[in-house]
Amino acid sequence: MPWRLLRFALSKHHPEGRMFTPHSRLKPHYDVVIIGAGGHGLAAAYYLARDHGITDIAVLEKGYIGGGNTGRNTTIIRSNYLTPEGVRFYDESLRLWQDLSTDFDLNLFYSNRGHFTLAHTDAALRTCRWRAEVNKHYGVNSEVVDAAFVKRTVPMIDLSCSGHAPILGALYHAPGAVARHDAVAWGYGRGADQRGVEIHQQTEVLGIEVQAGKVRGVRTNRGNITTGKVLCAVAGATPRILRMVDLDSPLYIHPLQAMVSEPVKPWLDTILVSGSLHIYISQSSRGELVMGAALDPYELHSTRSTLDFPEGLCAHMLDMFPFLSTVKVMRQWAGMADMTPDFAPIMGKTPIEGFYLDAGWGTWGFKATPVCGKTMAYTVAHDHHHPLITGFTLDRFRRYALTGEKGAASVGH
Ligand code: FAD
Ligand code: PYC
Repeated sequence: MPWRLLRFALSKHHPEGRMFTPHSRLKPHYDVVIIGAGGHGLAAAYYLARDHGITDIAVLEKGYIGGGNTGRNTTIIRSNYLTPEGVRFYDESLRLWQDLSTDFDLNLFYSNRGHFTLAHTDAALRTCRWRAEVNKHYGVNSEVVDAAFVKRTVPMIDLSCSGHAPILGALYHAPGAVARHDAVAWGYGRGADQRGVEIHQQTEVLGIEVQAGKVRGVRTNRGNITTGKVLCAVAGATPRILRMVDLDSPLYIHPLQAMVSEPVKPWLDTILVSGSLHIYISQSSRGELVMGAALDPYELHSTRSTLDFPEGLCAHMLDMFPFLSTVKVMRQWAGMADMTPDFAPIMGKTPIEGFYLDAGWGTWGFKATPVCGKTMAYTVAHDHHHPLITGFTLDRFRRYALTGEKGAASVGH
């Protein structure tokens, strides 16, 4: 149990200080500037300070901590990927997740649920088998199960999916989990702050100074900063930042929407994903059904919601769970997903000296927050790629050496 909980329980007074130190002005120079106070930027700051002793860091955030995709995702954590690069990477993340609540002394509500990727066709079952074999080869707990196993775990499911798309089996990944997403950003942010990192909210990067192929500084709405190292961790805003340094990437931005229902009594203690129905569902600790579907099918740099999203999602969800027809939808929202052509991220050094990229996290980057922080911190500190990210570098597109992860990225995106 986190010690903070005990301190609160036993104290007559409010024993906590502020979570983050407010900084009224920017310094003229920092050793490292991180753009974006989402989970990835804050995790990189935390590990730079904790593991590499680099604390003269400014994290610049145009909005508020965790207000981007970090606070908008559906919190699924798993490592049942398809490529060796992906499986090794996400598996390391899963290991790091286990200790985070203790490291932060903050309850992240990490909850091990098990994760089903449902197969409604022979082709889907074949991909499940492929993933299971790759996973087992790298020591990750995944197996193909039959429809009866699914029914035993989720008795409320209609295996015939109202006759539209009967479930034949599934890839079952026992370590699948969920966690409280915004607490992850707060935990990393507080840990970085306590080690001397400055987090500046309401601070937008407007330009990046590059001379003779090297980063020299950044221009913000609160003044200019000189620095030799900039890490860009801005998810859906990546193309805008890349334009500032004249770099191209194959990223395209699509909205990804999600929604929650009103709270209902607990009936679903696992995570279900159906690539064929383009839906997924889990139940939060508050009883809400957390649900999502595929990406919006066109490029758009906006976080607006649409009516056809809940309509389509509910139609398919009711195929699987007809008894949900009276449950009310409470909230819907969207994030901007930075999609790559091979559904793997873009991490590491760039052709500009001192400019590092952590992007291409599309619909799958929340689970990777700890390992991204660790490996990007290493890469920035040593100016050398961490061994776990060599399959994800930007130059793979030039070399046409893609890391094809589409079969496992998430909901049939
Ligand atoms: P963000 O959290 O988006 O942080 C980037 C920050 O940069 C933002 O706060 C933004 O304000 C800031 N910024 C942008 N431009 C500037 C600028 N010019 N100056 C300063 N700051 C700037 N992943 C999973 O693993 N599991 C899931 O279940 C899952 N579900 C998802 C569901 C939805 C609806 C969405 C949208 C995404 C989902 N994802 C999921 C993906 C995951 O949310 C993201 O990949 C991850 O959160 C990216 O984190 P980040 O820190 O890189 O980006
Ligand atoms: O990465 O598992 C995932 C996921 C599910 C929904 C969105 N992303």
